[in-house]
Amino acid sequence: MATYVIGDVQGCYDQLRRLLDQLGFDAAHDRLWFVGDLVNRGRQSLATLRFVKGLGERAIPVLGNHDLHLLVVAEGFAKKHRTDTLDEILAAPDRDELLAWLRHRNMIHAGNGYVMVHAGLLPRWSVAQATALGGEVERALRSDNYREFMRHMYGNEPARWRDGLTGFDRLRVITNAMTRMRLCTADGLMEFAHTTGLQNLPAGFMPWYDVPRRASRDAIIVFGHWAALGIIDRPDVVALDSGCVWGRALSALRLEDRRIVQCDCRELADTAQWH
Ligand SMILES: [Mn+2]
Repeated sequence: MATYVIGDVQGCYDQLRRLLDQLGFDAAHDRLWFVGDLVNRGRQSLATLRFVKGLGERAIPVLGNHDLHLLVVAEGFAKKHRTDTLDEILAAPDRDELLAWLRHRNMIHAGNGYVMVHAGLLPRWSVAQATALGGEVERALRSDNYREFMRHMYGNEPARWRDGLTGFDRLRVITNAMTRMRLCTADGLMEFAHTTGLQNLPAGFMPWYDVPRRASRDAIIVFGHWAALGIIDRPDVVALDSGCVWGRALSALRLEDRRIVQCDCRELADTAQWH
């Protein structure tokens, strides 16, 4: 039995299936973790969602910003973005089951000596605290009142964590850190505008995982979300978004031996401009 962590699929279903073939994925025994952003920007979001849902307990996806965006758009609390490719899901006969399934996924997952989150963890959060905070968002998403949370989910403020935060501000900071953050300051102020690589970072900001004495530094954290970063494979963090939807590659990390396998997605480069 093997456990593979798959990078940001973003609706690239054919490429996901090709990667699984390359891995020799055994649906009866192996497990798949997904770093989030199963959907959007790519052309086969519906097929991707149906496939991963159909894997049942063999698949463990965490939620990414695009997955949450689908839920918020479906509830009518956000406008579709020009580059969204979510219409096929929204018009599907099984839309309600798919969206309910997605809404019940986790924000963070720990196991096999690894911690998986879509974007990152704030510097003051230990893995135990982050797991508890992710649980607060998961409970809000699963509650009868989930529409109220979705109505208040979007926004960049507050931009830093305080233990005393309450209500939707508290849930928004947790959600933004775990699904959107790339950069923060040494004391945990988040920044959301920088989406390119490690050049020309705004003054005082650094990748969240490079904050000195980060409270989660003893864990191995696997994340996605940052396509411009490409693969990072170092003792404390593994970054797996290698930009498949942009025509680069879809990546998998096998936890048993930490080997990274990639599926070349260059055939998507021709259509990447309109994403
Ligand atoms: Mn993302």
